[in-house]
Amino acid sequence: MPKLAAQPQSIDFDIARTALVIIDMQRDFLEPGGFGESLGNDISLLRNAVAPCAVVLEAARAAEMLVIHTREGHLPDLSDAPPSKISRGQPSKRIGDIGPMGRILIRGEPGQDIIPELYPLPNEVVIDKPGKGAFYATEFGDVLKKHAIETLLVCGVTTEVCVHTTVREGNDRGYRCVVLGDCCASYFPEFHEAGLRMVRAQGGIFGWVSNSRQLLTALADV
Ligand code: TIU
Repeated sequence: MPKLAAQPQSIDFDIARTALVIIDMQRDFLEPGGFGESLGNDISLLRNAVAPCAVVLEAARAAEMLVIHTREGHLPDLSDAPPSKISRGQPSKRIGDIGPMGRILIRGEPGQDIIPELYPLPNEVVIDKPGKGAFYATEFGDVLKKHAIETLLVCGVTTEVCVHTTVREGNDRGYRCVVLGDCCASYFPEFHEAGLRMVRAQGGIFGWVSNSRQLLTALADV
């Protein structure tokens, strides 16, 4: 069984019972004119995660690991978007408004889709989620149960928002969540760092933190 170097300690994982979960690597968060930029963020800060994600995605595909992509977004009629989410803050455009990549954070629009660099293959699972966590109001938990998954290798954006929420949800459901730190990013570098520290503190209170290089090393030993 591969052993992954991680903090606060290394972790063995069974490839057949492990999923690579790539959270919300969507044009809406990483490209100009999307939801992330509408909130006033510097979207360039998220680019650091793209190349490491591409590397682990390729390795997971080669290892025939289950690959799951998630996308945050809402139905065109906004029936799954809480008014409290739509009205929040002073964004330049709100959820559902028309931007250069179509309606902001709406399912089926170009901006809500995954960035081309990490585009899912037809056999990979894509979970559309209305919230920050991948478990809330989705089939994600059922997919994990169907494949008898016990370990999640988690990548994506943003570290302290959708990655953290998903890891917290997964940890409470008994999944061993390993965050691949260099495959995640935040609009706030200090939140990224603190978010990773929060996961691994207290003996791994929410899970483990590793990185793309250590995962490749673990998979090379198989
Ligand atoms: N704004 C922000 O940091 N994140 C989100 O709204 N969603 C995700 O993290 N995917």
